[in-house]
Amino acid sequence: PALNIPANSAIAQPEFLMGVATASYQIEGAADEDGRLQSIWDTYCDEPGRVLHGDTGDVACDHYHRWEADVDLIAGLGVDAYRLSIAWPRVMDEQGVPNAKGINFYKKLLDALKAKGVQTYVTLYHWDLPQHLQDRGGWASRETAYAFAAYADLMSRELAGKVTAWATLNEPWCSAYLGYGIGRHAPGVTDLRQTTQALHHLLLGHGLALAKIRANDPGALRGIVCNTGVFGPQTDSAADKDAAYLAYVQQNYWVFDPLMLGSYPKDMFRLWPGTEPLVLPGDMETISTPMDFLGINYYFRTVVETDGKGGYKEAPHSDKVERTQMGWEVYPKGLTEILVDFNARYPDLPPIYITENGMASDDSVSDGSVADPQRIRFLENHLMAVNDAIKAGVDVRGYFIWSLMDNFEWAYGYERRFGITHVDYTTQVRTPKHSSLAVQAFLQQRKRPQR
Ligand code: PNW
Repeated sequence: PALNIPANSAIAQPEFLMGVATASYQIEGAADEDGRLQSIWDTYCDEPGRVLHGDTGDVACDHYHRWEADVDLIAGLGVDAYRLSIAWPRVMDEQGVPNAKGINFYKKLLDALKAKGVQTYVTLYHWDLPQHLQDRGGWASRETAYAFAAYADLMSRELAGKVTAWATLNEPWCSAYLGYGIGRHAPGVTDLRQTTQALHHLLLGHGLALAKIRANDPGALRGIVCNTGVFGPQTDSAADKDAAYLAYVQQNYWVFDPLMLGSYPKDMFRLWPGTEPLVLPGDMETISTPMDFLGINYYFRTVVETDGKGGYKEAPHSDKVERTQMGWEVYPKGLTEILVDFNARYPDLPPIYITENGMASDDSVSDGSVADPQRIRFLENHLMAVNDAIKAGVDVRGYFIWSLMDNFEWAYGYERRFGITHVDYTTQVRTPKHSSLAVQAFLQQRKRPQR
């Protein structure tokens, strides 16, 4: 059966782009092949206690060797577009010399997708920073922003004409806060001073990269992908409401204000006093360079309460709400709320694509099939939440499911399964879950409307 989406809704029209998404470190494997350098995630995975069960991306979904079959899988779904990322450590060496073998992998992949009529949304940085740059300070160092611009320059020259849309970064909030603030992601640093400086350098690198992409591949769209989230107060107290507001600022405006308005929100530094980053003249203009699209990732709502010190903390989990395998609350309305809020706050908001949305569940294969009814409902309800935002006047052009297939879920290793395709990590067999069949049926129906 197809996704239960009314045929006359905006999101069921053929102009609304439907896609699936992945990221290099989470699926490729082949960690030591064809001159790939070490990345910060290789290093992080090798540190005891960082990743569940000591899992690593060394093999992952072995996509580096199975890409042709995976392209068939993508095309077979009937999606309009595929979102992938390039592994920076594969495509240039420590001196910045291009690595033809690594670059060729992406050329072949992009050509095969194009041949099948699948549009390509390519993210340059989905968290796999070359370790040699981390050894010089990583994103806390301004040098890394310039190194990223050089990498973007090379890629947009090499792959010009093969890419529908370029996204510079994936979720700079995660890179900065999870990577440098609480240490839950590579490089595992816990220092708020470095956190705000890292975000500034990520955004600066983004702005510098936009100019390179425009010069080298003027026919492609240019944007960025950022994560978002909504927050509810634990009680109606003024302190808990302020906590929810500050959490929302930290999660959303800290990243989107500099991009859309050219300034950091003052309330960030009420939350984290004394952590203002060093900003050089011209930086904010570079960061707020206009874009062709904004990629928004949305997953869940968090309930927070005051920490008694002018900040917030997560409230104990209520058992009254639906949750996923991640423990994340299922809250489709939050996606509408975010889109409507951004549309009101940012006068020059470009067209939006939902570049990730989806959920983890503990799926297993039985009799050759994988039942994931919670995911089917999740996708239907979040697509309808996008539809509500469109009806409210927000320009949303597409939606990508996270993820095409189960993969390496960062600190949770292989234990969390976000795919609409099941992956057996012993045999590498891919099995479409029921959600995948429902998406496929929806897409077929959409292209040939019944009269
Ligand atoms: C995103 N959080 O990560 C990433 O873009 C994907 O690579 C990842 O697999 C997917 O969402 C599912 O987690 C996030 O803690 C990781 O708020 C953590 C958070 C948000 C997004």
